[in-house]
Amino acid sequence: TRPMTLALARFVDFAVKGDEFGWLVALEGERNVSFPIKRAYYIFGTRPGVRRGKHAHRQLTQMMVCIAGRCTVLLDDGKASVEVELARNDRGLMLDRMIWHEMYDFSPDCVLLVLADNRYDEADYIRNYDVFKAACT
Ligand code: T46
Repeated sequence: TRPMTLALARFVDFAVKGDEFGWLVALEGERNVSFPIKRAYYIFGTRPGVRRGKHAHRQLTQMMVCIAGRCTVLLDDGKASVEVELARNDRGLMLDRMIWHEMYDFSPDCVLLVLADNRYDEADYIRNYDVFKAACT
């Protein structure tokens, strides 16, 4: 594995609070989530065989946490790509700006929580891979 590929997949492990009632994970902006959290959304009920994402963001920084089930994420910075499995509710995957990403192989019970440092803005999306590639150089 090339170092670039490893650097693409940056995970953050969260503290898990446990007591006689069960478990709890807390996500805090500018603490265990490095950026100020301005939006949260979650993806669930993804149909079998579906590939989501297939874009990069010009400016948006995000973190993904698979809080139930599992899925696979492809990350591509225009030079190298890596495929990672998300199957832990106590581990976040950083998704920096200008990373092409695709999500697939969702388990039927998968809930993918995504935290973002800005509001939804369609103008921030690059949906064409060739445009993304050109913007990387
Ligand atoms: C991303 C990956 C990880 C909204 O109305 N508000 C929102 O905040 C978002 C994220 C989406 N939407 C609407 C836009 C579409 O009509 O929800 C619909 C599904 O969104 P999309 O097809 O963009 O979903 P994914 O899974 O391809 O991508 C999403 C995020 O859009 C994207 O920013 O990085 O998850």
